[in-house]
Amino acid sequence: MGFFKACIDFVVAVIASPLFSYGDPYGGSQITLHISDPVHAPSPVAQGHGLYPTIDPRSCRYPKLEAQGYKLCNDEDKTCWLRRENRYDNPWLSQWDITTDYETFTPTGVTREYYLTVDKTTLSPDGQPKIGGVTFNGTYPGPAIEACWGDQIIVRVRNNYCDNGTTVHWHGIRQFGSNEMDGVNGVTQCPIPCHSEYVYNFTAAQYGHTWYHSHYSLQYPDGVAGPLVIHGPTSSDWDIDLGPVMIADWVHDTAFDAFNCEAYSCAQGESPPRSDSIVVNGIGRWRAGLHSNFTGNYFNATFTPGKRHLLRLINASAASSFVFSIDNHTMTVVASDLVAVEPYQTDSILVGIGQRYTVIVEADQKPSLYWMRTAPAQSCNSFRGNDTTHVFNNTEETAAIIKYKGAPHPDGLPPASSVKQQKVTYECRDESEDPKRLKPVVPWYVDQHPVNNVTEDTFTAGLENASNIHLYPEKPYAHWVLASSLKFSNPLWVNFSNPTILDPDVSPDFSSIVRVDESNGFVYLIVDGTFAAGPIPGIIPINTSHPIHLHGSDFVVLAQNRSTWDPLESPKYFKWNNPARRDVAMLPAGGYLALAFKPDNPGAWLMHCHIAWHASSGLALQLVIRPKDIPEINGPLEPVEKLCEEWRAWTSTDPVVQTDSGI
Ligand SMILES: *[C@@H]1O[C@H](CO)[C@@H](O)[C@H](O)[C@H]1NC(C)=O
Ligand SMILES: *[C@@H]1O[C@H](CO)[C@@H](O)[C@H](O)[C@H]1NC(C)=O
Ligand SMILES: *[C@@H]1O[C@H](CO)[C@@H](O)[C@H](O)[C@H]1NC(C)=O
Ligand SMILES: *[C@@H]1O[C@H](CO)[C@@H](O)[C@H](O)[C@H]1NC(C)=O
Ligand SMILES: *[C@@H]1O[C@H](CO)[C@@H](O)[C@H](O)[C@H]1NC(C)=O
Ligand SMILES: *[C@@H]1O[C@H](CO)[C@@H](O)[C@H](O)[C@H]1NC(C)=O
Ligand SMILES: *[C@@H]1O[C@H](CO)[C@@H](O)[C@H](O)[C@H]1NC(C)=O
Ligand SMILES: *[C@@H]1O[C@H](CO)[C@@H](O)[C@H](O)[C@H]1NC(C)=O
Ligand SMILES: *[C@@H]1O[C@H](CO)[C@@H](O)[C@H](O)[C@H]1NC(C)=O
Ligand SMILES: *[C@@H]1O[C@H](CO)[C@@H](O)[C@H](O)[C@H]1NC(C)=O
Ligand SMILES: *[C@@H]1O[C@H](CO)[C@@H](O)[C@H](O)[C@H]1NC(C)=O
Ligand SMILES: *[C@@H]1O[C@H](CO)[C@@H](O)[C@H](O)[C@H]1NC(C)=O
Ligand SMILES: [Cu+2]
Repeated sequence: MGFFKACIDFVVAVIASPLFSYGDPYGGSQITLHISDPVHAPSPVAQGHGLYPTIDPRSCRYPKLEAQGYKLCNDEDKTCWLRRENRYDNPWLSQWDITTDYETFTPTGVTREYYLTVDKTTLSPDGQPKIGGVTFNGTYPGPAIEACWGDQIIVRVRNNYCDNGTTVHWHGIRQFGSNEMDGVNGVTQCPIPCHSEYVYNFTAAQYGHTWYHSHYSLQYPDGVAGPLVIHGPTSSDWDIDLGPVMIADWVHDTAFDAFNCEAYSCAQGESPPRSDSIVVNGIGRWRAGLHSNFTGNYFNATFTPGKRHLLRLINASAASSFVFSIDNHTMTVVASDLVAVEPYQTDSILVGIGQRYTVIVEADQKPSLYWMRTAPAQSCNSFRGNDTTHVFNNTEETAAIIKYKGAPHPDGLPPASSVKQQKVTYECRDESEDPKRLKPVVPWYVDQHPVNNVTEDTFTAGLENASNIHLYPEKPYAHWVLASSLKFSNPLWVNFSNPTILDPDVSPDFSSIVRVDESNGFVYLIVDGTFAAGPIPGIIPINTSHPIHLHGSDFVVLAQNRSTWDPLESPKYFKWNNPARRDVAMLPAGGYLALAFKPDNPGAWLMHCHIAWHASSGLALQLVIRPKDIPEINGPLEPVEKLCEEWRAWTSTDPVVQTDSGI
């Protein structure tokens, strides 16, 4: 009984133990954890960047559970988290570990409070100043937000950037019962106006790592993004957590200028907008052309010989996928997005936009320097240069350096004996396309009979025929869309002032709402790039890949195929038995993506392509799940209403001009 109470009790203790100290709002750090014995952590300075984890998992606290005899068990076994000493009295459900169904049983941790300020900042991660950078707290990436599995995370976000509103989306966080914390303007809240604040407050029910970013229009590629780490069990052992490795393509133009190019007129050969450099944790190198010298720097990480290092990869790109590898080293993949998987070994991994992988790399080679390669994947990148031979004009795949402690010549560059792993492939192939990979540790068995009508929920990813722009004359460019001749064929275009969550029963024009009223079973959605359902007037099929991201729920990948969608034949080859599960998957060029999710989280949830330019163009839809249950499951929405009043007041005197979908 005691266990059940602990597990389903979502109320979280705000503890006032001497371990924690609270600072002033916007002045100093909010919660100071005094880690007495930081054996996992070489000094943050050694990393060259402040992304190193500051929470030692052994300092995670569960006051309520500890009072019942639970103790942390992660130090002895990385698959374990909390275990009750007298567990033999109650062997069933007596511990939290890697096999625990985290969506049902969340341990009750403590509250951790953070403050973030959005403001403009001149950034030069690759040595080239970008005027018009926008950041959290003045840095790119923004500060790491950290918590332990089951903690309550409170982030007070202030907007001091008066050119725009802002929001923060916690990518991949399920937000069960907290739809209004999902951070999508026009869907779950109004934007935070200049000089206002919004408090995000959500439970870290999942564990692993992810990132947070602004969902306001085109803001995030300009720097408004940072890592979010939730400490929990892992499916394989490791010794040292090296922290987030955030890889992004960097564009010197502001995103608003770049989008203008995507939407209207790029220079010859510049469509879609081109990325300039690759930055790893905000450090990268750029050159003006093939024969110019580089500006900027390499990102460095330190390996301790003989130890196993945990790396938390994040693809925070606007438009490019990367192939990640470390010379002379193999890696063990233990999680994709926020889902622990059965460990498997590989030489390289393709990280699509928005996707994350947790990998473990053993420092089992000669103490030396080695290249960490972050190569743009062939045919799903946006760099200038030769995609086939992998020679890029302004950037190189050798973007960062792994330095062994004790390596000779640590201040030089990796020697010629740092050799690229042989099986590195540059193909734009999602890991989930290989059925032997990405087996979730906590399995889902998908019902073979969806609760919805799949014919009606098949959407084509395509581009508006430019001759058809009378569809939305104020926005006269060809939009990327998710379209269906049965439901809607317009691009998504949100109304900042009127978020769906406040009025989920109406479907205004351009809201692209798919409504689900079922509460059990699985909803299937087909994202088709092949026009299998026949032509849709005004929409042109374009053979390109799109990383599709769903809010509010993980989805399983039933099929991800490079052939024409066939409503009768294709489902015969679906994978129902514990398929890959995550929150971003690639729609392969010239194929289809079949996904399924549980309609168990009432709310208004966005589904969109994570290429910034495509999302801004309108390649998105909203899933409104059980609108009647939103008030009961979600609780009061006064904070959203208050924020909307502030937004309307601000924009009534100083209207913003919405030049894109808004997301
Ligand atoms: C952001 O900056 C404010 C003001 O300097 C500071 O109080 C706060 O702790 C910073 N937030 C994080 C997450 O570091
Ligand atoms: C956001 O700010 C940028 C930079 O000043 C501006 O170009 C853009 O129009 C603004 N957009 C919105 C929707 O506020
Ligand atoms: C955050 O949410 C929890 C759980 O709903 C609630 O108890 C707490 O009061 C909230 N805190 C703030 C600062 O809103
Ligand atoms: C490039 O760097 C080399 C070596 O440091 C130097 O000799 C050369 O002058 C530089 N070229 C330019 C164009 O700056
Ligand atoms: C990020 O994702 C994009 C789009 O899927 C992809 O083109 C790019 O290679 C990814 N970057 C990395 C570093 O994986
Ligand atoms: C850069 O790449 C483009 C496209 O491949 C090519 O046309 C151009 O000549 C290259 N520029 C330089 C300076 O190498
Ligand atoms: C890229 O390299 C291949 C092989 O060298 C060559 O055939 C092709 O013409 C090159 N393409 C461009 C755009 O330079
Ligand atoms: C990383 O190492 C290289 C080579 O040792 C050095 O030149 C560079 O300054 C280092 N970068 C950082 C950010 O410390
Ligand atoms: C890396 O591996 C290659 C063989 O693939 C080997 O020749 C080289 O010596 C190794 N480098 C180091 C530093 O051990
Ligand atoms: C599913 O929807 C299609 C198109 O609206 C319709 O023709 C078909 O009868 C529906 N199937 C079922 C089982 O309701
Ligand atoms: C685009 O629309 C024009 C005018 O209606 C039509 O002639 C053309 O065939 C369309 N193109 C495609 C690819 O559908
Ligand atoms: C957006 O919502 C506001 C508030 O409900 C409404 O007044 C306005 O007409 C809407 N704008 C559009 C373009 O529908
Ligand atoms: Cu796309």
